[in-house]
Amino acid sequence: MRIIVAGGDGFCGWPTALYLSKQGHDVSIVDNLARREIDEELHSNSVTPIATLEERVAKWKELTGKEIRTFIGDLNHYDFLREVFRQTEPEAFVHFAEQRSAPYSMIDRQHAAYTQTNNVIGNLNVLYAIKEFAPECHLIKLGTMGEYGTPNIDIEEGYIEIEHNGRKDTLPYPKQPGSFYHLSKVHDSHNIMFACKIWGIRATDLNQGIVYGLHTQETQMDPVLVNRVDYDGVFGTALNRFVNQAAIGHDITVYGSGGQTRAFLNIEDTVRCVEIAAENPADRGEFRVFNQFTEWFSVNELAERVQKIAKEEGFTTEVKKIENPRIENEDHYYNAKNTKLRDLGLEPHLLTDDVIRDILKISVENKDRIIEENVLPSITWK
Ligand code: NAD
Ligand code: USQ
Repeated sequence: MRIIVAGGDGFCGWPTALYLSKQGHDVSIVDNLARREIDEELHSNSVTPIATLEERVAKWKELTGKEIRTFIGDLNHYDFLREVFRQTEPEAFVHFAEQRSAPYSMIDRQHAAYTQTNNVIGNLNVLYAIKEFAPECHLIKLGTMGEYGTPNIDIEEGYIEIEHNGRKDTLPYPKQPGSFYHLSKVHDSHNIMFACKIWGIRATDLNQGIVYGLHTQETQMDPVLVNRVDYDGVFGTALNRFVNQAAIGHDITVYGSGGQTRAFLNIEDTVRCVEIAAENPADRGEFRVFNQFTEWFSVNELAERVQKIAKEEGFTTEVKKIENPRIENEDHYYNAKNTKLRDLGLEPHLLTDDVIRDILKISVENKDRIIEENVLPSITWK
């Protein structure tokens, strides 16, 4: 299948591009390298030293003989996107190419506006490009579990059946996201749903939980193929961040009471979920939603798991509850459905102690790269 992986230089996109290429698909990466520029802006970095995109795809070709084409450019530039569609004639468009940090979107007006413009208009351009140049192309869009927020009822996969004043309907599940970033994903979902309805586009929204780990079989083939890992207070996400904190003897930073519960999955499952979606395309006009996660944990549970493994490996770290820089529920009900990807064949890689140990090993190997002043959160929601 001819597949575009937009955002293919990023944390989820790079291993996905390699995995789909290994499976025999004709993969093209589209990326404007904005994430590498944001590292400069924040004076931050990936814990692992990452090669340039050019070096990465050259190494992949050397090792496997498989070519991944690259298009360096911005989804917000429609002329560029048109040319990408003309040259690649995609059958699937995997869309990872967004600003994905909630704290980054909350820095100030400018960063909120950048996040929403980049994400919402970029996605709108993709919808138009599919309509105009590849109407059969299946859009596989990365959404997020955070679109739903933390309602006091079970979270369904995209839709909920509601009875109101004696009448019934199946409606989009209510959305209560917790940042301008998460809101951008809700806006995307609405635009995609509408485009499916009016133009007959086929789309799958993958409402992904928090991704942990870094390696896949493919990224481990050579140091040049290594994936990025974020640890800082802006882009680092709960589990990976805690492991990196433990590696340098920093306190594990639980925000508030730590009762916040979130859905998680291993990066190895991210790549497989995208493949499953590609192999089982939505119908023309169908807007399909899959909840893409395998387990859920509270922040406290994760912090304690990491502390325990770190201790076993000889690293001393304390779990510290610090003032929550975000405005969010810290004590809430959580029960989310995730059967659709399982029904299509996903076999989860669960969070075992060995998985935590493996991430810790990489962090320890690279711990001199961790910039300690970037570890504590510096952005608040107020
Ligand atoms: P990332 O920042 O590592 O990668 C995103 C990539 O997209 C970067 O390489 C960036 O340069 C590129 N990009 C951004 N805007 C672009 C544009 N306008 N044009 C072209 N390229 C652009 O992020 P990630 O962690 O790989 O996340 C990928 C996607 O998955 C995002 O949409 C994110 O919302 C979603 N997601 C991520 C997680 C997670 O835990 N990382 C969880 C749920 C959902
Ligand atoms: N948290 C801590 N301590 C930390 C970091 C985070 O207690 O040091 C807490 C946060 O307050 C929050 C939870 O952990 O309650 C998750 O925070 P996070 O930074 O790990 O994740 P989040 O901001 O939700 O964003 C990440 C990705 C985003 C993706 C989302 C999936 O950056 O791209 O969409 O996870 S989800 O959470 O399902 O919406």
